[in-house]
Amino acid sequence: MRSASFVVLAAAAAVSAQTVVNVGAEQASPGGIFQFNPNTITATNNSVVTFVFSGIPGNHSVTQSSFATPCEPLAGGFDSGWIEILKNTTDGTLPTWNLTITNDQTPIWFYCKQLAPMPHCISGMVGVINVKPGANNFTAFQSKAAAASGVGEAQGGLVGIGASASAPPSIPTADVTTFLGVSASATAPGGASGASGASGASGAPSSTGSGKPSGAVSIGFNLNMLVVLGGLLAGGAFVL
Ligand SMILES: *[C@@H]1O[C@H](CO)[C@@H](O)[C@H](O)[C@H]1NC(C)=O
Ligand SMILES: *[C@@H]1O[C@H](CO)[C@@H](O)[C@H](O)[C@H]1NC(C)=O
Ligand SMILES: *[C@@H]1O[C@H](CO)[C@@H](O)[C@H](O)[C@H]1NC(C)=O
Ligand SMILES: *[C@@H]1O[C@H](CO)[C@@H](O)[C@H](O)[C@H]1NC(C)=O
Ligand SMILES: *[C@@H]1O[C@H](CO)[C@@H](O)[C@H](O)[C@H]1NC(C)=O
Ligand SMILES: [Cu+2]
Repeated sequence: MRSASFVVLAAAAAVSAQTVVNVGAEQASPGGIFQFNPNTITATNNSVVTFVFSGIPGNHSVTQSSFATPCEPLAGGFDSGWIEILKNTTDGTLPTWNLTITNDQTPIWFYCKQLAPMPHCISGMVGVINVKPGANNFTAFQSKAAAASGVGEAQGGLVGIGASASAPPSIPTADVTTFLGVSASATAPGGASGASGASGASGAPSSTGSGKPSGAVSIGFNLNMLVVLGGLLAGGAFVL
């Protein structure tokens, strides 16, 4: 019995090489707004993880980090950029972002870098692809995120370490807006090979010749901000 169902599961896994992860959620949903669902994914080389920006209203990102610093961008890591959906899209189409796994041997940690109305990463909006058994598990990662002193907002590229996208997120309708999205020049050919920390991820704002001011900086999170945000929330501010 057991082995029979195992065979069925294994066959199903071999067929479906695509996993869907919802980015953000409705306020009333189990787990609240600040989550990736599922937050723990298994995906083999060349399979695709499709992130669907389904939390409405929402303003989220999928940004690679590390177990050590869950809420800081990993040098050379991938980043979807911010995707904002204020209301249901008129045609029902949601933005998607496809990440292809290039190395399934190491865990791929990620977070949402949105700070408003409270830092999503610190509030639990983190996830992992191909976690290994042991101390570096999802629960430990999320606890570390909850204890983070700030959230890094520097813009990463399409190519990450262990996973890469070949295109920025789709922007299906006028109801969806991107902010500081990845530029085409962030695409490096050939996929990620090891830690190429040079792809403009951490620290410096990546300004790729656009007229828009880009505030891609790491913004510290302090108690005053918490108080202000707390007040906003108490006052019924819009929750993104
Ligand atoms: C969505 O997030 C981005 C990045 O923080 C910000 O520039 C933009 O103003 C946000 N949109 C709203 C409606 O808050
Ligand atoms: C979007 O549509 C769904 C289903 O029709 C509805 O339950 C939800 O309240 C809508 N959300 C917003 C923000 O209008
Ligand atoms: C997946 O690709 C990486 C990078 O090329 C390689 O190190 C790893 O062994 C591959 N995984 C499997 C299961 O072959
Ligand atoms: C997760 O990691 C923590 C320490 O980082 C450990 O205490 C806990 O037992 C681990 N949980 C599992 C299920 O391995
Ligand atoms: C992601 O993949 C799905 C399924 O193949 C496709 O429908 C969608 O357009 C892709 N999204 C992007 C942004 O390429
Ligand atoms: Cu978020």
